[in-house]
Amino acid sequence: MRHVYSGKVREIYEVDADDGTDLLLVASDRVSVYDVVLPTPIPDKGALLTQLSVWWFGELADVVPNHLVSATDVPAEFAGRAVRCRRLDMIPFECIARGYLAGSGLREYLATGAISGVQLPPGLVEGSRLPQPIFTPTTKVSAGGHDAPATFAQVAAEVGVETAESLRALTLEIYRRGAQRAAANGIIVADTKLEFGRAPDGGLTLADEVLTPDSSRFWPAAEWAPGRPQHAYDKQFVRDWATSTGWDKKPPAPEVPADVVAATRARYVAAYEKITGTVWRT
Ligand code: PZK
Repeated sequence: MRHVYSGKVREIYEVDADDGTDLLLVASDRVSVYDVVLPTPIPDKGALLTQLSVWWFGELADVVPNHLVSATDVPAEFAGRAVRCRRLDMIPFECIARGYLAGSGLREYLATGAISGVQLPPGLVEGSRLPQPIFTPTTKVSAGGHDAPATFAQVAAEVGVETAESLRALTLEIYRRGAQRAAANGIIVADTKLEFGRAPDGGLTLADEVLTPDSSRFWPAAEWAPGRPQHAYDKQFVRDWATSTGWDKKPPAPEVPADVVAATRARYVAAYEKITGTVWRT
């Protein structure tokens, strides 16, 4: 097993397989708030997000093939919070679907009236529901840098118009399925980020994590109120607590008290249970 990549809250390893090399995607219990990783882990967060992704891969198998090889054939030290997956030739864009206005999309809309070249009507505000979900890809920029919006034409110029059309259709269909399932259980999926690659046979394949609170904005539907920043389904307690301490949002972040850890863990469990309709137990 060779370590090949570290993200803020995840790692990638290479592992030998019968037919070459597989990748091991490992999710940690680390949580980042305002782009800073907290010193205190959230127990089971890595497993909850990994198992939610695995559940979505199954749910979406009729839409698109995925990179999953096994969620159980992983080293014991990573049990539950890692997946073994096929190495793909990755598409060099993040495929983002947005149904609501937030984050970098909101900033781009306020500056230009469009997101990734998709024109939007005037008068939208932070948290607004969009007239329809839109495909707003970004280029992947190396660690530290920020992703930059890409237009559909830029994606098409790089990967071909046929592939770009497939990426857009798949991304919007996956968003539609995710948003519908979450909405039925009181959760708004404001947006979601997907990664695709090509399998050795050339087929477009869904990779990475899917429709998790780390790859998407989940909002409690009951608290949705356009015109102000929305409450994050998963991180709101820990964000509010961090703000209440007077922390300046620069590293290092303060240690998180046990009651805030427990409340945050409960939100990840609730998201998993509401979306999958199954009970989380460890
Ligand atoms: C790949 N990432 C992002 C994911 C991290 C970082 N099947 C694949 N084949 C080749 N490359 C990737 C994948 C996938 N998935 C994904 N970077 C490369 C990423 C998980 C943890 F730290």
